[in-house]
Amino acid sequence: MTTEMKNYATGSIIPLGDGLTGKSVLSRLLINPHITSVEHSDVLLKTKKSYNIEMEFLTDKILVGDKVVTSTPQIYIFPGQRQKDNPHVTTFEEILDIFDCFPAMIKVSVLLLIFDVTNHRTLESLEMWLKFAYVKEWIYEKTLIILIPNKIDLLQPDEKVITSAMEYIKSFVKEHELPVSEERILSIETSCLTMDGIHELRETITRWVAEYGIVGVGIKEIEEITGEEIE
Ligand SMILES: Nc1nc2c(ncn2[C@@H]2O[C@H](COP(=O)(O)OP(=O)(O)O)[C@@H](O)[C@H]2O)c(=O)[nH]1
Ligand SMILES: [Mg+2]
Repeated sequence: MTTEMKNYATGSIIPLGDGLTGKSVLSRLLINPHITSVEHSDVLLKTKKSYNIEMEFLTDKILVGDKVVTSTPQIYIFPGQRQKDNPHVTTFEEILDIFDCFPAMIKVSVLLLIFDVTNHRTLESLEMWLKFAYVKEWIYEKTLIILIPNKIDLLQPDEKVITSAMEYIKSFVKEHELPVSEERILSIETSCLTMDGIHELRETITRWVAEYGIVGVGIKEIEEITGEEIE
């Protein structure tokens, strides 16, 4: 048996957005975009409202320069509700407190700001979500911020609305002196129904983590072609 060096990269991905904007469904599709139509409708119709943190990860091999990097972004999905409807419901603030204990949550590689294009209120919440990220000090020099207008199968979003939302994020970043340059603030429109934008989003995330995530080198065992063991 011989070995070869293997490059790894990981990073935290956090989708933020109001309840029902599509955080859970979108994350599930990012993990596995090559699903059958039956599995796809199961994801769309049977994804349950969550009262707790959901964690998922995806993995892909990405070529960075002349190196193949195994990129493994970890997605942490928080519940979107902010009110405590009943004693059994965990609020967003309570969840955030718990997450202070997770070392992986100290810095965020990719922040996804999701809103539902059919519901303007979810876009107005953008400021609140950005403030959370700011207060938690998640945004650092290697954070990519992606605005995600979701559910574009239901309504084609007005370009002016997207542009002004992007301008808002850029001015927030500047005002709060966050170390994110304008090229690190993108917008990718998606539909979890038609899969528009999902592959582009997945590629953007896995590449970002491969290039700017937490890197490591491991050793991988490879089998001899002859099948004979060489001492
Ligand atoms: N038409 C349409 N429905 C969507 C889309 N994304 C999510 N949904 C639906 O919106 C609802 C809320 O999605 P979910 O992922 O649970 O939202 P979350 O509360 O942000 O996690 C579900 O019924 C989804 O099937 C989309 O792109 N288009
Ligand atoms: Mg959810």
